[in-house]
Amino acid sequence: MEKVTIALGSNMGNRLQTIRKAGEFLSNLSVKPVKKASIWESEPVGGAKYRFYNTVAEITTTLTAGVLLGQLKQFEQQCGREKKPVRWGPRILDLDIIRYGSLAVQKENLIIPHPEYQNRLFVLMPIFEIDDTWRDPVTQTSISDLIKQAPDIELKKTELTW
Ligand code: PH2
Ligand code: MG
Ligand code: MG
Repeated sequence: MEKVTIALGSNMGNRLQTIRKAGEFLSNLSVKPVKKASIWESEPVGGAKYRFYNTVAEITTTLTAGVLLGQLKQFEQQCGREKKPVRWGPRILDLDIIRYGSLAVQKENLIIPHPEYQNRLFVLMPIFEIDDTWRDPVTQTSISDLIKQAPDIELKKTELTW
């Protein structure tokens, strides 16, 4: 059984409804109650265009990382996401595995910890809300140091529940 941190993002369609649906899906995957961060609204980072709702969930699962990834992809598609999305195109739902226990893997289709999360305040701030003892499983950097080092973006916490 592993604790797994998953980042959620949506910048297309009814963002709140999609994140709520994803919350139900993650509850069904998890053998313990899901820890949910607030929903944060953020400016698009990289080449993306429309504003995002972002949040983070911690689940507890008996699935392997590979099987879990398959289930997340399948659910993204069930929510209406295309199979081969354009790189920075808008997405109804993006579910990324950020951390899987203390596992570190580098496969073509699966890199854990997530290779970009340290640069993304829209992932780090929600992580801090649900686990202020977080350390990067590879570098052991604390969450507060990761937040200090990350590039600044426009990001605000909402009062929305999911
Ligand atoms: N996801 C991306 C690219 N840019 N920007 C924000 N604010 N939030 C995201 O979730 C996000 C992004 C690629 O997955
Ligand atoms: Mg992503
Ligand atoms: Mg993704």
